[in-house]
Amino acid sequence: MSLKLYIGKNLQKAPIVAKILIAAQYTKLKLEIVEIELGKDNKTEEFKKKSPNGTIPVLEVDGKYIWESNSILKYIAKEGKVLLGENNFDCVLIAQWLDFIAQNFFIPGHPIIAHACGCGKAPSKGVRKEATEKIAAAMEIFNSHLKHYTYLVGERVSIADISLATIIESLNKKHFTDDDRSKFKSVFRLYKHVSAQPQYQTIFGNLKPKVKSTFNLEEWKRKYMNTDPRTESIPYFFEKVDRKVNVVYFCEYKYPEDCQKSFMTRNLIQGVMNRFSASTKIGFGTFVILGAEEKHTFKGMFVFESPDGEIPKIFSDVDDFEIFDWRKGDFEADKERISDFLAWDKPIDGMPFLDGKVFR
Ligand SMILES: N[C@@H](CCC(=O)N[C@@H](CS)C(=O)NCC(=O)O)C(=O)O
Repeated sequence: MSLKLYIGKNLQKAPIVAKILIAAQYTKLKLEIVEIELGKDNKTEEFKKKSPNGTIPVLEVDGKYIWESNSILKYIAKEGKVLLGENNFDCVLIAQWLDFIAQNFFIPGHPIIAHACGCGKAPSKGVRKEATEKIAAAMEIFNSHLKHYTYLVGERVSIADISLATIIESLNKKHFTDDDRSKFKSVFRLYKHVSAQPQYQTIFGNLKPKVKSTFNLEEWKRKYMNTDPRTESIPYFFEKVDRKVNVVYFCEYKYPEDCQKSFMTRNLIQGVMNRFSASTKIGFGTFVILGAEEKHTFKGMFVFESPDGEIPKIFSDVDDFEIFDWRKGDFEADKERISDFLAWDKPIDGMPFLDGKVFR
């Protein structure tokens, strides 16, 4: 049997796709992933033969198509004989919760969910308010039920729990508050449990197996703080940095027009560094203030341990992450730039170096 899943580019973590990928991990069915460009590829007549509404996800099974995400989800679970309950009654209850999740949670919450997943623009105030109310109403219902039951249905994870967890995941970072997390404690208990499973982790990658870098960050920090950069610590850095596990990222402050006094900018940087401080064990960086006392900006360079090449979640989850534009660097192509961010002795991007701070 050949299974092909059509999804939008970079939408693996969107709930309607992620739930299917996670279910496939449980069933061990192999899915070939075909990424298409939404707004273009899904508008063609050829694609509409697969999905009449032009939407993803679409599952191709030996040349035939399924185009509603919950139907795909049920198909995957049925094929793998898991995630669908112990008996017919539970199976129907699971379908019932899937309908409720789609109609009363996902669809009314969609303006917020889509924005959080990076596939929709920010909702207006009015739209956000209405969606927030609908989300809270559905959360209330999940919570009342989960006060008394471990899972939505039965004694094991089902596709209903997976579907709910992937939506909570998308809302958790930017929408839900600590108040929500305590008010809907039972829902977050289920989310925590489902999202800790290895099948879920494979898609969301929160707990990747640890690959240790050969670059000892603590030794590097000592070296950097105690030796001359150009003659000692920079050559040491490029000799030791582990190109397989370490990554380098550059950032630029998005609002340079706010930087009018350098002491205020120094305070701002100090506050940002404090809020990122949970990442000092896995990262190192420098911020440089560039320009003149009255007219300047600041930029940063960070080195992390990150086997998947992404900025670690513990760092990017901090709200201040959003006040910067980020670019992934390259230890070879950006050697000179990295060196300048370490040495603080030359202009960067044509702007004189004014001051610097070390994140360690
Ligand atoms: N009810 C459908 C919704 C599918 C859906 O709306 N997919 C969006 C992506 S999140 C889409 O394909 N949008 C493209 C478009 O409408 O042009 C399902 O659950 O599969």
